[in-house]
Amino acid sequence: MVTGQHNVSSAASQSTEGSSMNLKDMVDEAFEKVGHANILIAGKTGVGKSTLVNAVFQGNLADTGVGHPVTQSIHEYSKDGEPVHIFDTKGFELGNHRDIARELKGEIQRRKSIGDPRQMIHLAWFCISNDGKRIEDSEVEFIRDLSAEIPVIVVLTKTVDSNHDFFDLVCRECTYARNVVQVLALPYETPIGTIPSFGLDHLIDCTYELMPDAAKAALAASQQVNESVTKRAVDKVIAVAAASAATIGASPIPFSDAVLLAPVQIGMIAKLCKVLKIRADRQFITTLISSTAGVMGATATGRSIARGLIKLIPGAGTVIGGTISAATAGVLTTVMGYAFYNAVRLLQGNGIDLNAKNLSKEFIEQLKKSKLGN
Ligand SMILES: Nc1nc2c(ncn2[C@@H]2O[C@H](COP(=O)(O)OP(=O)(O)OP(=O)(O)O)[C@@H](O)[C@H]2O)c(=O)[nH]1
Ligand SMILES: [Mg+2]
Repeated sequence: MVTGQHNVSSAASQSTEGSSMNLKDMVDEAFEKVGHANILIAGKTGVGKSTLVNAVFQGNLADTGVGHPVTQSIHEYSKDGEPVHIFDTKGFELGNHRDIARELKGEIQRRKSIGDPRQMIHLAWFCISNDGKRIEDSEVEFIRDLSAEIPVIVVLTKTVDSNHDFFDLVCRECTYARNVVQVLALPYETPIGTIPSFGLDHLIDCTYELMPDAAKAALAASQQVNESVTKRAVDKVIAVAAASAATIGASPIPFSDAVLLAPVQIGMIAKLCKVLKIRADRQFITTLISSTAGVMGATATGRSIARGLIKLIPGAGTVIGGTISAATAGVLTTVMGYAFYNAVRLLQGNGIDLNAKNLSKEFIEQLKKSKLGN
């Protein structure tokens, strides 16, 4: 016996009636739009650059990520599926900081000129060890030169005491830096106890603020230390999708043409999966969307998938009254986004496996609980 759900699933992956894109393309495009966060990391050897990168980002990027030389002194590290790329600068301590600065400037400008945000180097963390309590003229000069190209955050690593004198000195010396942040990336053992790690969430807060919009979601998706940045990125993904949906509804569309909203809403859910660090590939999203919309009796077409999702929201039919205006399209999309977010958080909170089946079930529950308007 072939179930209705199977019908939806297979057809949805092939075509969406009335739309030039199929579900697979929509998901691929959404993943593509998450982009990359490209961070340059520099500083003397042993200051804790790799330790920092591994503590902030998922998957021990600095040790096990695939590195390849970009120029003589820049290595790029990335990992499949992780939307962050680290550009590690070598040889700073060898006394040739001016050569490195020149090389870096050239590379940053070259990438900027390509005009693709995924290629650009967005920001730099310049690391200085807080246990050495020493900043050299060469470091100040380097930070100044680099700041002419991209925002630089000075990271004071290995901060194990509460004395702020060195922090104050660095703030005074490095006026070109956009911020100075003290961190301890890993807990530090002392004879009288352990100092817990700290400061990484603040570093990510500052980094998120300075990232260009095109790279914010990627940063949120790849970091594992700041929940509020993840939430801010979720809000942004939903707001951008709602605005796109409103543009589509600017000349009101008949409810039967709700499929026009599908690329925006399905794209939003795919992006939310990335930002919320759900291990979701194209098949996962296809199954998730199809089985969610399938509950409302969505049959084989994309048209009914879009309607199926909307119909799960109580009162959507009456509020819409046959046509979808800009405001309604925006509200529907917002409601859908937060229903999905709440579903993910609820499953995570209850320790339930985030597979497509469980997620779809909870997404349906959340859509049913949601309200349009007041
Ligand atoms: N406990 C603790 N140790 C740290 C911290 N940061 C760095 N270390 C230690 O400092 C040493 C050097 O750290 P790395 O992260 O390898 O330094 P690096 O800047 O990547 O060094 P190079 O790759 O040689 O330039 C290692 O033994 C780390 O374990 C920290 O926040 N806490
Ligand atoms: Mg290293």
